Amino acid sequence: TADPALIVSTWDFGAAANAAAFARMKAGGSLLDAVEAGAMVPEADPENHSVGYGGYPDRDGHVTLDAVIMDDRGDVGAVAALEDTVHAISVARRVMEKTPHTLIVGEGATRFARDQGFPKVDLLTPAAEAAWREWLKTAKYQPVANSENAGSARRPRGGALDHDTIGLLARDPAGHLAGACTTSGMAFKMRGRVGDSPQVGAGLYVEAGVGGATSTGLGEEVTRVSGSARVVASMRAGLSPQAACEEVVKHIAALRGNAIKGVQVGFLALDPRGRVGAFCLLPGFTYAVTDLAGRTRVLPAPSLF
Ligand code: SD4
Repeated sequence: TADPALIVSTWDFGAAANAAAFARMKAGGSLLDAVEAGAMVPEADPENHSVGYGGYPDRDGHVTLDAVIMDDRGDVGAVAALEDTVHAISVARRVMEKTPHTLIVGEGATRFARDQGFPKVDLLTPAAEAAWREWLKTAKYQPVANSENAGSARRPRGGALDHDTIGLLARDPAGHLAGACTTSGMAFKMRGRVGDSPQVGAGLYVEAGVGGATSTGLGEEVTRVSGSARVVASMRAGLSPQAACEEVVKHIAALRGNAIKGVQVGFLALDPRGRVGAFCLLPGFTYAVTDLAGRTRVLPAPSLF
């Protein structure tokens, strides 16, 4: 019914990311160029407190970034717990292109970024530091599931926390696909915590001839079921992107019962023909869809609860 999609991404701020990805495509860029360019938009935005520069720090005050990039040939690169670097997605791409590895973490990732010439930038903005200091007044130093960044539905719309991880999926006219996902992760997480986003099959998965999927929300609930890989597996088995997103969200709800009360998890999927799926646990997850003509709409995803 809807026009075939060319680029999709998570949340309303995905619209600006899609625009950058679309422009890169029109300029002759590859699918990987396009999704990287899109992901770089919220990474550079100090007002987005869940991605890149301006992201909320961990409990110790360090901003640490997770990112992954993947195409449908199985090329993949990722970084986790990267510090002092704005464009985690570009470092992830270098992991893919310049190393024999798929994922580099922590100090090694930060050193690799410096070796590759990415400038050292302090990612902790005054606004993010102030939010962290406020949080410290009451915080217990222990992981509390769904405490901080767990779901947009629990946040004031338009408020400081009204932003989230970006996942982008794009396709070309031949039906090839690529995706990117980048985040500063859960606000005030434990030091060293890695979410779903940089993990292949959790935060992102892309398969030739089948489709791609990406996730947002409380990463632990996605990681434990290999969420994005599960969406793509369901599409491989014949489900539409929409039905596949619904299947995994229902599976998480059934598996976790009361443990996911008040928790947000959302999935977004795209197939080679440009069909889109989106579904989440709680109302509030939105996504941006750009068609072949470059027109972008932001839509609310249907939710289980
Ligand atoms: C994470 N899924 O690290 C990411 C971030 C996110 O709401 O989407 N938080 O868990």
